[in-house]
Amino acid sequence: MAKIDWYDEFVDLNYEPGKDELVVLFYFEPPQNMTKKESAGRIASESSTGTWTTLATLPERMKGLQATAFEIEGNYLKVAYPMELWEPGNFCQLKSGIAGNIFGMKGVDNLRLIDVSLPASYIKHFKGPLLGMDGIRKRWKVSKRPLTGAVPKPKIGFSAQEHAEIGYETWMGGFDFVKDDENLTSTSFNKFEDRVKLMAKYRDRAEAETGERKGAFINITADIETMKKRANFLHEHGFSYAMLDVVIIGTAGLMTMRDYLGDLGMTTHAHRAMHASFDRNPKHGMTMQFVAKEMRLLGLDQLHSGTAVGKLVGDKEEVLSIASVLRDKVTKAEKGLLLHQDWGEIKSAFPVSSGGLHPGLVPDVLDIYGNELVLLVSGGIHGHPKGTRAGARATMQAVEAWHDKLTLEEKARNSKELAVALEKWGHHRPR
Ligand code: RUB
Ligand code: CA
Repeated sequence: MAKIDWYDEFVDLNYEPGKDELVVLFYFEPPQNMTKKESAGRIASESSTGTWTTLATLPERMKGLQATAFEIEGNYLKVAYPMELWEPGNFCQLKSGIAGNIFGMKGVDNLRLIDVSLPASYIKHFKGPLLGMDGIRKRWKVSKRPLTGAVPKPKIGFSAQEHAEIGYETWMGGFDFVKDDENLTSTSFNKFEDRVKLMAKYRDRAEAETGERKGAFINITADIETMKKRANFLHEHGFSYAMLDVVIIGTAGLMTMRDYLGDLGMTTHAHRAMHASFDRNPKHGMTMQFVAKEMRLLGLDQLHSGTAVGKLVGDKEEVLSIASVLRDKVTKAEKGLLLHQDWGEIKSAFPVSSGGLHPGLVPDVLDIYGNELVLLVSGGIHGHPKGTRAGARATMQAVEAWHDKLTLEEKARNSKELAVALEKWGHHRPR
């Protein structure tokens, strides 16, 4: 009888990938009545050259383009892909392969893309972040502490004038940045252009009054042509960051906007809204580590990466692995979590910790991340009983306490804003 399929030709458990092969780590669960090897063959086949059945003709070259499932350990699988399979500089195409049809195959019950290790010959076609963490610190003249920022809250509904006034209070309380929230773009009650103009006016005032540099992550998320216009508008008003909802605008949008913003000398703040639709289920979808790898490679400068202690999901282990993907020169392999990655010439990107934070949680976050971080505290400053400015001050005092190795309670003896914050929130972990 003729053989129906050739999935077995995509599995070789004795295979050792060469240094120019791209390796993907998956978590997978085969369906009932299918062996792990049969399922692994389907993953390697469908993500590279294969189809469901044997073919009448198969040019010899095809052999050299096939992926190989080469390691199965429990429910973890590694697949190696020849470099020629991938178009230089086109991350969309890579995702069409390693993150495409395979998630929907009947040959897997669950499948999770954990990480990909990218050889130097692949990453050389990408620019990476414009400035890196050091460059951003230099631009903003903040050398010793985390960069700090806040979103006006409620997250949408303020007029442009109200929004800018809250921004001013945030800056005056000592924060570096005011950030738009993910769903604030340009609405009838808060037009993008009005907001930018007013934010520029209040930024200049705050800079003059404090002698510090003040910035904003203003959301330009829209169709590509609109994003370009909004980037220009920001640039004309002296803003050197743009914020993007990176998961929502997608890989193509990011590749285009990274180049466009980079030509203007502008850096990017990457909000990850919607990531949990595919990274929350630990058995299926893709990890935030993988998303972080994409973001750094494509050249986003800072990416939301979780708090471990705040209002949103994401534990310490996950937070640290995302931080390593974003910050380290070499990301070290960790079983079931990360593959080895040498970043070569690609600059670092800042992790951003945000979501349900307040002064009482600042030391916990800094214990996890250390100092190389963008710290966003929003509800946790605007909810301060004495208002936004006092809330920002209390947060800066909490940061100082961490640096000076004082407990918050010790610091609060001489820091009245922090004392009031602790009275309200203590070390509460929201959910
Ligand atoms: C923060 C907020 C951000 C989330 C995003 O507001 O709403 O959009 O942090 O989540 P607040 P993540 O400080 O009031 O909670 O950073 O996990 O992507
Ligand atoms: Ca938000």
